[in-house]
Amino acid sequence: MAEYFPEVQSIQYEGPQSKNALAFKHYNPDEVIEGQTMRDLLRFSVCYWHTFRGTGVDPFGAGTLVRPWDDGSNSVENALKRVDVAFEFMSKLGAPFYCWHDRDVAPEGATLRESHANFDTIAAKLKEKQGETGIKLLWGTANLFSHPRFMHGAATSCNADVFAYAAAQVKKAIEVTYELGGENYVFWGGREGYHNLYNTDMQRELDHLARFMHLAHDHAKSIGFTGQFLFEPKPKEPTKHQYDFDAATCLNFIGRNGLDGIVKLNIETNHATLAGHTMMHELEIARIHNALGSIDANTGDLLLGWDTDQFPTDIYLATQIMLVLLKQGGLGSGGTNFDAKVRRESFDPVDLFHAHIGGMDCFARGAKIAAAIRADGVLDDFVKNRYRSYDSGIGAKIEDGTASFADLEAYMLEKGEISPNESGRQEWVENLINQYL
Ligand code: XLS
Ligand code: NI
Ligand code: NI
Repeated sequence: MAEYFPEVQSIQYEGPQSKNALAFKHYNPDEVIEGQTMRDLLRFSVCYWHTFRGTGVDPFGAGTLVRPWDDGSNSVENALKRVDVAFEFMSKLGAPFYCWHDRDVAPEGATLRESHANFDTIAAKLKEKQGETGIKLLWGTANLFSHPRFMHGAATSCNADVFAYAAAQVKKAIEVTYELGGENYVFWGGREGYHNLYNTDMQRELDHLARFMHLAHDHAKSIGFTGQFLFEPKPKEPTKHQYDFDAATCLNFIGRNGLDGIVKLNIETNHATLAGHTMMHELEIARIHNALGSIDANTGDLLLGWDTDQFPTDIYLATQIMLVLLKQGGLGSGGTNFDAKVRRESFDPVDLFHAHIGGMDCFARGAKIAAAIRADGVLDDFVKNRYRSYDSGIGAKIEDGTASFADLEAYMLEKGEISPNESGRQEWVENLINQYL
């Protein structure tokens, strides 16, 4: 069988001293962190769209990425060959999972019927390769934004036929996800949003989006698919106002529409920063609502205001992410999906390895650092101590709901003035984190 990355052998863990660029320095799949192997804790996933369909095109110029195996066509034959490329890459990398949109893996046909058939053809090969390699599907999703028919959105389009088309596509994508043993199914907003309220009935659009998710869930149930549904927040791009703005907005949508317990969140770093939040903030919001399902691991560029989807290399960022993930004991059926692309100057196939190795090492390092911080307990103790006034006395009554406003007034009239405030030690906590890096 043809080999597409002949210059790369399977990537091994060689430890922090290694000078080998094609080796892991920190990601050691069998190493145990807080009772889980790194493999199980991090559940790394390669995304099909950026890694195997990215061309390096940008608004100012054509694609740059050299992919000798790709004939540039959208034929089924080319798509079949790409499956071999993908599984060779993922096997050599040692990634346990991958993700796709329907149209990444299989070409859109001239009709919906033909698109379904193409998808079935490719899915059969994906299944065979999954069986051969043991690589699993983390999640599937449907591309409801590239084709011109989705110009006004999909589930939130003003055109009911578009809603129906999107439903047909998602129905099929859920079925294929199920067939391939996928552990989750993702809804990212795509064009679900608007540019201008003068021509938009927001109420109807939001109701339609909720209806769509319920229909998707009903169908999943009817075929026995029990994977987790995930909603992926993003504040803008492609529309000015996305209905899935950030974690809090998505949670409000979920709660308001009876989707609690049905839909969790897939949190992406670059989307968090576009929303004016940190990734840690978004993760913590999701976690405290019991809705932190999975993450799209990438990073933006602080000097660029769009979704650059770069590979994560920032160890502070990874540490913050892992502090939250370890707090909830990992990601459950979710994973760490590299929704990230090599930049157009990095055009060699081997750059795909450098990018993923760097991202995996970055997260492994973040996990080790976060675990060390947690093991020492200094940070946790500080936080716990900061709120100790709620552990007994009047604070405990506030928390257990036995103190009324009248009780609190009586308490304060009697006491006269508050117990003195204490320093928040902002600089000290920041210095403390630095000690572990
Ligand atoms: C785009 C999104 C997309 C989703 C899957 O910005 O991140 O790639 O992850 O539809
Ligand atoms: Ni994403
Ligand atoms: Ni993105």
